[in-house]
Amino acid sequence: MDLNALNAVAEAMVAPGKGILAADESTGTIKKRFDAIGVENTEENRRDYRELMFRAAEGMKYVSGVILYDETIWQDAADGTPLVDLITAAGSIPGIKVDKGVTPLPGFPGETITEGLDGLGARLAAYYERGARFAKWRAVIDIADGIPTQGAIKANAHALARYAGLCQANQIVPIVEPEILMDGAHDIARCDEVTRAVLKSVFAELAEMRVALEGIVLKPNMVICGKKCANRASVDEVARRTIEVLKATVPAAVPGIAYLSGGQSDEEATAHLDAMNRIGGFPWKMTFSYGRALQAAPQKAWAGKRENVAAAQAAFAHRARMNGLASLGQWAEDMEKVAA
Ligand code: 5MM
Repeated sequence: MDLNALNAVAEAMVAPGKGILAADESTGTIKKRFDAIGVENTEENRRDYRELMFRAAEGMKYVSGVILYDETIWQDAADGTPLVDLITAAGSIPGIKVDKGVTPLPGFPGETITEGLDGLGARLAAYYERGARFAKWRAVIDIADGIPTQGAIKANAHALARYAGLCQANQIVPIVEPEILMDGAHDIARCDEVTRAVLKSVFAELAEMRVALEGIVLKPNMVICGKKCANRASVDEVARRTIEVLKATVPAAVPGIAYLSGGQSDEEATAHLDAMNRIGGFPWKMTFSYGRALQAAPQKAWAGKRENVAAAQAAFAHRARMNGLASLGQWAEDMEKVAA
């Protein structure tokens, strides 16, 4: 393992003013997105949609890396150019989702474990060959009555650490993503408590598995109340609590934090990231690794029609620019009114 090279990739993924595009929706998840815009979930439509983003030069300026799904990393654009080449030509780093999704954790009702460790070393080597320089594995933790349990937290943290070690052995930077879902009615204090417990367990397991923290990127949820919670927290409270929790649990050796959006609205996700970077006073870069909060607008604008490609690219560029500014603490609400 060349840790200096891993660290250089990790630093580039969180370069100031840039963040990560999570375009790694599995076929089932992209179907849900396409259903919402009336687009048939065919391989060609998935390719056309992703190609339009990777060719959107104005948006890709703010994208340090793109997380791909297995199908996409092997796909070619309509003119035969590999999609990974479009990404590198745009100055961005190709990455790959390597987990195989979640399955119920036996003995732990309502809780899941992420699968995909068997044969992962060989898959990583093939992805590296194809151009991937970072990977992603997502652990999913739900908050409800009696969950999460310590057993499920530890099992998921251990899988994340095993994955991260395998990535580094294959010269790939692991994005470590422990996502605490914002479904449910829990308040921000409960999210604070669970996020602390999960991150504490994740970093203990990473240490035990001898993962070099200088060569990872952490992709956490923000500390935020559940979608059904009546008592909404302000932007400042989300930003302040998220920073506090991370400061208490995440070692300074980690180069950067790239948040998931988790179902927040586009502007909420941007406002929260911006507020954190305005507060500052933490040792890591803080940026975005958004899926829905970057793509909802371009998907709506595109609606599967060739004549809408330019409008979709403009919508994508606008969100990418807003989040790029938020990664610097330079976003303002009135910038959203300016036409993309
Ligand atoms: C883009 O969605 C990713 C893949 O989800 P599935 O494996 O369920 O299809 C997801 O892991 C994503 O990378 C993160 O959750 C961040 O995306 P959001 O939409 O939360 O910003």
